[in-house]
Amino acid sequence: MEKTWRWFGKQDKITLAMLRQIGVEGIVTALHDIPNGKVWPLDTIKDLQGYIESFGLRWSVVESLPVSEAIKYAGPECDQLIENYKESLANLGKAGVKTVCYNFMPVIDWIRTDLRHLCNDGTSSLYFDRIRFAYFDLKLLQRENAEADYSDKELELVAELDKTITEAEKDELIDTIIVKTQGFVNGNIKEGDKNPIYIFKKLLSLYKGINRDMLRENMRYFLAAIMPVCDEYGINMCVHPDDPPFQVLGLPRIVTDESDIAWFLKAVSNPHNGLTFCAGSLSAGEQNDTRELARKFASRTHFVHLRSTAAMPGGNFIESSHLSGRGHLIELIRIFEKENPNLPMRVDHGRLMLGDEEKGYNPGYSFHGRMLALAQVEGMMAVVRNELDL
Ligand code: DNO
Repeated sequence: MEKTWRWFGKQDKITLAMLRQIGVEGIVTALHDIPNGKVWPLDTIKDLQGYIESFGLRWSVVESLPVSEAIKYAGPECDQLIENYKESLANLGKAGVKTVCYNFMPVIDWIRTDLRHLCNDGTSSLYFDRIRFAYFDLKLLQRENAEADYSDKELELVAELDKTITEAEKDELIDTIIVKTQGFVNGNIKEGDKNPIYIFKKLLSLYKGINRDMLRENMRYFLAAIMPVCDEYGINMCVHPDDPPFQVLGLPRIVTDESDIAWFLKAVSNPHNGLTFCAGSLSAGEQNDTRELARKFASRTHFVHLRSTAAMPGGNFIESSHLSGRGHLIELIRIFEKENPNLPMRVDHGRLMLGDEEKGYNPGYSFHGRMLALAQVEGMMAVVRNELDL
């Protein structure tokens, strides 16, 4: 596997010079300054690529070339936005950047309720608490008919929480769920935006009446439309699984488990239509066994995210050490090294540790935490390669 690292561009506090020192080979990045839906110009792509190469690294993967909401809900601008997307892909292809990660999650990308969940050893980790998330949905967003999505027990726990939660905690919950985790991934709401709840509700309303089958059809339409450009330039598209891999906020989610993955791979049956195997997202779904999924889908995987989660009672999950949890990273490396060698891999998310806390890194993208994870994963890779006599 190629050792890659997600880097957020020249303003990232973690520099390419630092990454070279810790054994990174490839960079995963995007043109973060270009608004969603606008074409990525060839010269801007080449500038960034040249910068990366001047450190002896290569731009291995785009994460992400965002799919605009109107493509996902098939709004009137859909076809124009797809044309723009194709143009960006062609420009990437001309520059030789040929692995492109994206997601097809409506409105909200990944979801966590706590960005600094304290662990026993003094580090902190990302966390999803189902009752706090339900609280956000029912009490802060006040989404219509949201009650129907929760059990009586869960509604009771939300009512309990309502008695003790402070105003500051409420604000933090909103900030965590729809601002801090979203803006830096080119999401819909950025830090500094006024009244995030209002913006968010408006976005949700765009999906009124869009069910699972319709969202699937919109994904199929998008993929079918871009495949000719992918064929021409040899671009591998790889969709990121929904994180977490279950329905939220009344929105359909369609990349959650084996049947979903099998569906979109078949719906547009072209080797350039593939998967980002995110072991963390997939392992957060109790229905998923990452090892089985890797065995099934290794040949259509174009990019791997190595991280792990531990599921907890009541639908909560925590991002566990890369050495443990439901990600089963050692076995995944064994499968991928055998079935589809040389895939770009990045360690995903890391704990906050050893001063990371004060640096203002994007949530999940610490330096020391990820460096530790990379060292652990490198160890796993070395053993597996030794086993396989590579
Ligand atoms: C969060 C990330 C996601 C991912 C996008 C891919 O840390 O895993 O934001 O980059 O969903 O499009």
